[in-house]
Amino acid sequence: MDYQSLKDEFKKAFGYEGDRVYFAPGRINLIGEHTDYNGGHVFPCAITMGTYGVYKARDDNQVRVYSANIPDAGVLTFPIDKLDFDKNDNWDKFPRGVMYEMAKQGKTVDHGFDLFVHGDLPDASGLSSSASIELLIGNILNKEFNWGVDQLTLVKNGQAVENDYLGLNTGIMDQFAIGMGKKDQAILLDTNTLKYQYVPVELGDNVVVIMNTNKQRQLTDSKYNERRSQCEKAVALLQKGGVDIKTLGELSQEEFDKEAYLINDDTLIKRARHAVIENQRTLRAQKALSAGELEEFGKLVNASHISLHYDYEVTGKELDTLAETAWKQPGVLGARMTGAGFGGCAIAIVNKANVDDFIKNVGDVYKKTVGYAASFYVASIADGPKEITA
Ligand code: GAF
Repeated sequence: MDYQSLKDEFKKAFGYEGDRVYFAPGRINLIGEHTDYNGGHVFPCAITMGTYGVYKARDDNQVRVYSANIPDAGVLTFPIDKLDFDKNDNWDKFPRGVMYEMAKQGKTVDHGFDLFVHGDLPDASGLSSSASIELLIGNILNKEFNWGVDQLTLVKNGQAVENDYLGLNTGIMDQFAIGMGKKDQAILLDTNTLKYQYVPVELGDNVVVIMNTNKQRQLTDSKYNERRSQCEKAVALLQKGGVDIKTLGELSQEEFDKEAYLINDDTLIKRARHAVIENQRTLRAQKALSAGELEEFGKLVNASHISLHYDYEVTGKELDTLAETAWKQPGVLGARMTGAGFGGCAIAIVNKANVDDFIKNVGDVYKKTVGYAASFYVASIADGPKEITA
């Protein structure tokens, strides 16, 4: 939606003109999956698809929010001082959560506002629509209420909304990728230290194609939390056996292979092995990309998917069909699921000349195998949150 359409939609929702327009991107992760809560590395980038917000101050203490993506919810209203989590909340849990968590740092609002939101990220697609809205709202309020906090504070606040407010034990990757995003760059982030570097995504004649399974959301949150606690159990067993680590990200593959017997549970060993090797693979993938070794980069991307399938078991029929069909297409360097898994999106690195055939072929096989259609988008790597002007 362009600037004017967003303003028009605000007016339709609230009956008068909105003021400023803001945007926060979504993200894809090139490689480094389920490593961010294991003290490992991730390699994501922000994308041009994301969430738009139109803001207007009010002179009372009411917040009114309307999402064009959830029109059935209508205009949701809450006062600025009633922010406690309520499981019956609709999507207003995001503005409430952002405000609740920032208030813990003394960053509050002293009057209400109206907010129109529109996202072009497919919902529940693994492209981080939640983190996108958290960073959108954080950035809007930071600007409008002169909080004067830096982007990293808003990133950490977004994660606090997930972990402490909503009860989902996610890592920091999504909020970091979105908050710190830079056009045409991926971010190599060490989630142990939060040290990071921008890495140009130079893919030659290739582009990143996003493949959306369009699978309806299922019990993803509980499965996600289960994976995390399995990794924590594996760490505890290694520590008990005398291995001096705090996270799996501290281990090399050789060290892990030597000590894995201490874990003594096949499922936990598989989970931990993925976390350790995926972290090493991410570092190798960044080096390959930076050296222009695109075939090697593609192979590592494929290996990531295989590990997420066999060891982490978060792929499922839909993501496997997309990745495995992509691998067989001409002009494809690599393909893997991206994000938490269980559904959502996969990515493929495809030669520009092959993109149309690629989409047709993978789309046909997917529909035949899964029974409904996948969607495809060519990704552009984008900057982080910003204000948009006419
Ligand atoms: C989700 C989480 F939000 C991230 O923190 C990360 O763990 C990812 O799944 C898996 O790599 O997007």
